[in-house]
Amino acid sequence: MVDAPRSVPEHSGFREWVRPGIGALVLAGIAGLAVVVWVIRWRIASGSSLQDLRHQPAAASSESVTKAIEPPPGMVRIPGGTFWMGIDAEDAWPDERPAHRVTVDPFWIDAYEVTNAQFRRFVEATGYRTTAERAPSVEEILAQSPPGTSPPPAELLVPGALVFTPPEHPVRLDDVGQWWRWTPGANWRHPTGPGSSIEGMDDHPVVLVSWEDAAAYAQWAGKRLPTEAEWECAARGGLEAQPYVWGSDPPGDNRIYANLWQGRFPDQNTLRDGYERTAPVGSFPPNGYGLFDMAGNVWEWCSDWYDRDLYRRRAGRPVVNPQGPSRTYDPTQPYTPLKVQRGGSFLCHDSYCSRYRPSARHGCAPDTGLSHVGFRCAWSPGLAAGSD
Ligand SMILES: [Ca+2]
Repeated sequence: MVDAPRSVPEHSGFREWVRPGIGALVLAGIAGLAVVVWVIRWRIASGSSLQDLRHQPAAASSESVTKAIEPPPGMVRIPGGTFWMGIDAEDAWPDERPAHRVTVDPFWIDAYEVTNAQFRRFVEATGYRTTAERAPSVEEILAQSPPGTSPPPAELLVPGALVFTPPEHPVRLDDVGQWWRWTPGANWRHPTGPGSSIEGMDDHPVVLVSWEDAAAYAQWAGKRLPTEAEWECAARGGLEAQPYVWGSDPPGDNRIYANLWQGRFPDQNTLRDGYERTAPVGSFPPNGYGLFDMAGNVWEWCSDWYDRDLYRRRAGRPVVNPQGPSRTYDPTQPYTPLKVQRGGSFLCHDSYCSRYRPSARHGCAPDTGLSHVGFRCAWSPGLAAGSD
């Protein structure tokens, strides 16, 4: 079994879940609940502040900036070359097909996902505030909403994020609202909400960071986010067209290769791999290039826009150093700009989401941080020297 699209992924169906719910609630006049749902939807769906990196440090854009010729420490050189991107397995998700030849130049990529300690240094140096730490405005919400939407009460527009909150009993897997909860006060410092902390978790991947947050960190560090093609090339670790970053052996209760979910998703986690949520980076064996956690632990942002049909348009022509499509496209999320995420997370279980495979793709709104989303950076010679 290469792939198992038995259900929707961990959260991409959330908008589909929440949008009909919004309509029903508004029509029913249940204003309070509708607002909460709107806030959730905005956090997931809004792309209005995509270019808004107001808190981004100026160092990388300064005229006096120096250009780096050596990679920052902690990065691994990926030789690049031509590889099979995507997979043709019959049970693969449609956006993974067809497999096609892609060429990328050599580049460098972080050996580990960006940790809480690294992100803290960025925040302390710049005063950056993540999207989860900023209150959404009515204007921002309405800008991303269907015409005729009623504005939510201002008192409910508070900083927060969606937090994975497992139910206490089995639930339908087509209802992601059963395990994602809008949590005021949740952010990278408080990953499950007020009262939680990251004390003792310096070596865990930072989570609840949006694409905007990840891009701002990368620029500060003199790095960049990897392209989707670079990410997959790196994840494959030199293996040719294998279903997993470690080869062909499917993961299972007695075959632990990564921080995934064991048991019954989402209410019963047997913790066979030792971790309910994030694991310290590097807790599992590296892939063939010496990269850790390219499967599971946390999803990782890439620089590209997400286009569900991208591979079908590429078929039959050479693809060299692709930077991603110029548009985002997912007919199931027509109002939402989406950036690519790769690698799957600690919430991945074969019964629900097998997107811990190197060919698996996913799109998420660039201003949305979630409990299981982090990132790692890439580098090429000539980028502005950074601070990390
Ligand atoms: Ca786990």
